[in-house]
Amino acid sequence: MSRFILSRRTFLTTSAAGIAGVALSGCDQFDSVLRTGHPVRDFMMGANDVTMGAQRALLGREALAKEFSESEIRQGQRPNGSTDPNSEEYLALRANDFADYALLVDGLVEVPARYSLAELRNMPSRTQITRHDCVEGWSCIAKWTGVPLAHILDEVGVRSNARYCVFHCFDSLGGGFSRGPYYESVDMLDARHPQTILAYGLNDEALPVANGAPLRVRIERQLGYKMAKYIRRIEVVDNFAQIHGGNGGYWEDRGYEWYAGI
Ligand SMILES: Nc1nc2c(c(=O)[nH]1)N[C@H]1C(S)=C(S)[C@@H](COP(=O)(O)O)O[C@H]1N2
Ligand SMILES: [Mo]
Repeated sequence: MSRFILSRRTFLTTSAAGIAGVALSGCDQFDSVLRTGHPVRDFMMGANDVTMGAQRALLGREALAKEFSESEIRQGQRPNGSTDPNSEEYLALRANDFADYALLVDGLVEVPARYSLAELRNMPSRTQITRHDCVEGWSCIAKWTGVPLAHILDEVGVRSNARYCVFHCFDSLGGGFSRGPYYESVDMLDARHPQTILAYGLNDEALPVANGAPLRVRIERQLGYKMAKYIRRIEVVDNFAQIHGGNGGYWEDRGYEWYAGI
């Protein structure tokens, strides 16, 4: 985490200097936004929201992660974290090649739904070659194929008060100080980002168990730990205070940043 925390701190220092500079230069337009109590200022100054707000303001909300060519794929996607879930439920699905798997999508949606792997594979698909950056300090370029999460959200109909998608996984980890189920969450901007896909394919093959079979999410503008593998359920919520440790993810409950933008 140190690299990320450092860059976040550096960014905060430099952006604070930038804001001060703008205010001193007497630019009315910015000055009004920076007024105490202005919603934009309050949002930007909210502890964990600062990098998110600032990065999106700078790069644009829909900016795409870099995509690579086939020749830049140098190795298989390095498996990390859980690589072989052993819950009874998962082992039973795996034994049958996930023929009985169904993704549950529920929460703040008009029509909760279940999708088999065959149904997911029949939906519009997107293939992208992207670089996966793990907080531990390694990267891998790989080709991912899956259904855009936006497509699923449109099918189930997201309610107007929905703010986050929570990904619930089949596996548990013993990392940090306590064992618990892996889960993650993103806001609706990342959920609907054009490169956010529920991937069932990796490098032109079915997604291997080590990399999250049968379904894992790609969140290409964030670090690897956001990209939940072994997804069993997507819950649409307006807050995640009551979910597990309340911080929006397995690693977040153990001290990592919720927004891991890169
Ligand atoms: N369910 C689940 N998802 C997970 C993890 C995990 O342990 N369990 N590890 C995360 C981390 S830290 C990384 S870097 C990536 C690794 O994905 P890969 O195994 O395909 O390389 O998955 C992420 N998603
Ligand atoms: Mo990671």
